[in-house]
Order: sequence, then structure tokens, then C-alpha cells
Amino acid sequence: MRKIFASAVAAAASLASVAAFAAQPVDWQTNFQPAATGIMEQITWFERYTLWFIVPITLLVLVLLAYCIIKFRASANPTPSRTSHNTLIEVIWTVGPVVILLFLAVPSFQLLTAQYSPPEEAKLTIKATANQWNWDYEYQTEEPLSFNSAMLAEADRPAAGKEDKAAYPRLLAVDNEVVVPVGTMVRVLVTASDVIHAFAMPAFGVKTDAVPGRINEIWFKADKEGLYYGQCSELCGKDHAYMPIAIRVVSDAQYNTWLAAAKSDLPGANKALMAETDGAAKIAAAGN
Ligand SMILES: [Cu+2]
Repeated sequence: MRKIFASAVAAAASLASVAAFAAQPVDWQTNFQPAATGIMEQITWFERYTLWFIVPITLLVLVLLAYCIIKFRASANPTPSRTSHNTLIEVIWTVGPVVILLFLAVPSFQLLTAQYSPPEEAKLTIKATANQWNWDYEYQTEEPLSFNSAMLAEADRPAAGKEDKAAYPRLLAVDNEVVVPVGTMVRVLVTASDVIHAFAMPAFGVKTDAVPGRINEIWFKADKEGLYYGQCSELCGKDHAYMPIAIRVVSDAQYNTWLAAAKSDLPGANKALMAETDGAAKIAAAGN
């Protein structure tokens, strides 16, 4: 019992420490990551909403099964009933599910429509090309900026200044994060150069396949600054588990400074941005 309590406390503590750095998976997590976009908030709501149907139905079926198994067991009920029809019961078990499915279908289709209807024009377009086993990002800004983003090797942590494993977790941290401004409509054009991969960012509620020769489009509008982690989500070969996606959401001013500097010196721009954002996050965490 004490062990369970200790691990629950540890999970809560890691959740709290992570909160300052936005969203990434935590130990013993069973729920979604905290939502960072309106769409993800709707997805989270819909998931909880469906549980209000799933849990009672599962319990009802369990109770009915248990009732039948006990009440009509061979020893208690040696001569089974030969009933084959009951109109009332057939009407109930047809109309009931139809009504339940309508309650699920309507909000489900509304959510699906919202996911495919960006409310405004994108202010920033980034092309994400998946490779075995890293990502190429291309900012379609006036002066294009492109760079590669690969999983951060353990040996490269000190040089990158990413020794803090709470902010830069093993298997999720990358060398070059995607940087986007907060509260801005971002369009991501997703494709692949070799095999099928998938671009997924759980806290934003976006996921789409990256298919060679095709461009899939997703959009998001992150409303909280922070560092968000996702992963390739389509089995793409032996290093599929090692091609994370990291998006750093920053203020407009920080983004503009970073973008201007990144064109000539990406590592330098990243370091300058990290010094600002990670420093602020540490102060926020300490102030809690
Ligand atoms: Cu993959």
C-alpha cells in the first residue's frame, strides 16, 4: 500500500514538475496529456463524455452476465427455457442502442468537422518531411528556413545544454525543436521521403500520416507557451521509436528573434531561446 502511495506521489510530483514545461508523457499516465489547443480540449471533453456511456453499459452487461450465469446455471435450472422471441425486449435492445449511438454520433461528427475546419487563415506554414528516422522542417517564411531535427543522443546532452531530463526527456528530446509563436494559427504540411511515418502531437490533438508523394495538412493554434513532445506514430522501421517531435511554443517576440537569428546560426538561436524560456520555466517552478 505504502509503495502504491509513494508511486502515486511520485507521479503527481512529476506531473507538477512537468506542468511548467508543458506536455509530455508521465509515468503511470492513463489520461490524455493536458490540452494546449482548443481542439485538444474538445477531444478531452469528448473522451470523458463517451465514458459516461461506456462505463454504465459495461457494468450493465457485466451484471446481466453474472445474473444469468448464477440464476440459470445447470444445477439450479436443469430444464432450460425454450423462449425464442420477446417483442418488447427486442424493441428495447434496438431502440436503446440507436438512441445511444445518436448521442455519440452528433458530438463526434461536430468534433471531426471542427478538426478539419481551421477557423482562420494560417499565419505560419511549416513543411514537415519524415525520414527514416528523423524530421526535416521547412519554414515557408519570406526567407525560407530549413533544418533537420533528430533525437538527442545521450552523449550530446552537455554540448546542447539539455542535461535537465525533466525538460528534455530521454527518447523525446531532440537536437533542434520546431519553434512557433503562441496563439498563432500554424499549418503543417506533412509528407515523407521514404516510407510512411506519422506526425503526432498529443497535447495539440493532431496526428496525420506522412506519406511519400503526398502532402497531408494539419493545423493547430497552441494557446500555452511551453515545450511539447510527440512521436512518429506509424511503424516505419527499426528506429521508429527514436524519431520524436518537439515543438516549442514561445511568445511572438521570442519567435521573431529566434527566426531572424536561426537563418544564419540555428544552434546559436536555439541556445539563446533556451536561455530565455528554460530560465523562465525554472523561476516559475521555483515560485510554485
Ligand atoms: Cu515511425
